Amino acid sequence: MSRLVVISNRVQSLRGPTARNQGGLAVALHGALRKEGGVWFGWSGETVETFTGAIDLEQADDVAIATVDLEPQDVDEYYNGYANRSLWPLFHDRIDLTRFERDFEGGYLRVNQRFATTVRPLIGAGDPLWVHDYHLIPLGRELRRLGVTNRLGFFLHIPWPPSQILMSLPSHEPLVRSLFEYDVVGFQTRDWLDAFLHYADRHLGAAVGKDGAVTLGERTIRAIVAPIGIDANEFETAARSECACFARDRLHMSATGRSIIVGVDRLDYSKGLPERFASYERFLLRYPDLQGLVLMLQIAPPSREKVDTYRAIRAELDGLSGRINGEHADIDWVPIRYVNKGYPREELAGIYRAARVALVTPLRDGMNLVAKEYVAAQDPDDPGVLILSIFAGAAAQLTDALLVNPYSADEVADAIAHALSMPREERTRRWRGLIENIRREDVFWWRDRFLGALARAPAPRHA
Ligand code: GDG
Repeated sequence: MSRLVVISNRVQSLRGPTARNQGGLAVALHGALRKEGGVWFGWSGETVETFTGAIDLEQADDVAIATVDLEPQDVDEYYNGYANRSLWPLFHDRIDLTRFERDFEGGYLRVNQRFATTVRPLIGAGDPLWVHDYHLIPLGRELRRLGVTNRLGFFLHIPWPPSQILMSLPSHEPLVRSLFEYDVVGFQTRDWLDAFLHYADRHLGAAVGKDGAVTLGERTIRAIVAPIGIDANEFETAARSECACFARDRLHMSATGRSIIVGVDRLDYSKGLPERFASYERFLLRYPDLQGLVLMLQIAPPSREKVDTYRAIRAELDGLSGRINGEHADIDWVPIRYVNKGYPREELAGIYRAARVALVTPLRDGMNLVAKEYVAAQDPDDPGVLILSIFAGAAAQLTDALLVNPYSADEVADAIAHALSMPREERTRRWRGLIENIRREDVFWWRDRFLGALARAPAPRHA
């Protein structure tokens, strides 16, 4: 019997409490695999002096978690280097933060080869393979080189950049060509898919068919849109749990009657946190009557701390929150509570539920699961308001949110004032539209949509 093999940079143990600072990919795959079972392979997060390729196996119900250790140099060049100093900023339109080093690229290709040789023995004849995200774009090619003829799918969790930006990446062409070793390539939104097709057409001379078929030489792949969702049912239940109610009450009590505006983001420059703080300050200045009636809680667990740009954004936010609080605080009120730690998932659900408004204002985001989690955590009888950036992939689905341009402090400030004064009837109507989409297009829908396309792809080649 065939089983699904999922491959991503990191894996998330299915045992024990879920980690507090795991990213969106881990949360989503956790939800997708738990239902059907399979194998999940990735880097353990540990290093070893010399790479051995030894697999550590952990079985949890129907899911086998397989991990491998990497060398410190691998982590520097592949993870902190090419993935997070080259591809991440570039794919989020930040050429100014992008660094190109030959060593980074060499390490990236080496780790992709190491992943391929290590996972190879775990792959059965008919197993579908599903590779995730920008860390592993060339993995399909490496697996084909090892004779893997299985159906191969790739899903990109982050945006695909416009061609002019992508072309600033040295070796952009072999990187994109390697995607043609997959059978299905998935994107979060139509916009990212269109940007990929533009590059494939203009720069590779690929033939783009109407049904998502893209042909380059002898290879035809299907390029599809599959927006990722959350396990809505699980999250709605979590928001009603004892732990969530405790967190909600604790936060309510500490707010002493003020409305809470919440933000929850990995500390990352793509999330638009300095712009958000500045917009909130603009709100305080433009709406002085509302000043003492609100407080903002920004939860931002640090991430990728070995990368200098992440240390810089952290320092910038420390300064900005300190200045805004110093300037506007009173003896019994601090405008921004800025917290650099993560919370257990159920507690987070309670925090979302306590908040009258969520500010989800990334400058670029593949999807953004926080927006969906906030909606799922609301009390259906008295829901809060989601303010969402037009530059988050989620904006294509969550059209009942208050959609804003995160670069415009005035626009975001007005949206905050609008949200705070929105009558319950409008809040409920908007929430119903949002939750309907989030329940329908949940993480299982996403999984089935992608794997359905993979199953329908033309029969695998034979070596
Ligand atoms: C990438 C793409 C895409 C955050 N703080 C805590 C915590 N989190 C969890 C959230 C959410 C996840 O982390 C963040 O997911 P996002 O989707 O918002 O963002 P990225 O990490 O950048 O994810 C993104 C995603 O992949 C999936 O494809 O949507 O566009 O960039 O689930 O809840 N979780 C807990 N405590 C925290 O303090 N437990």
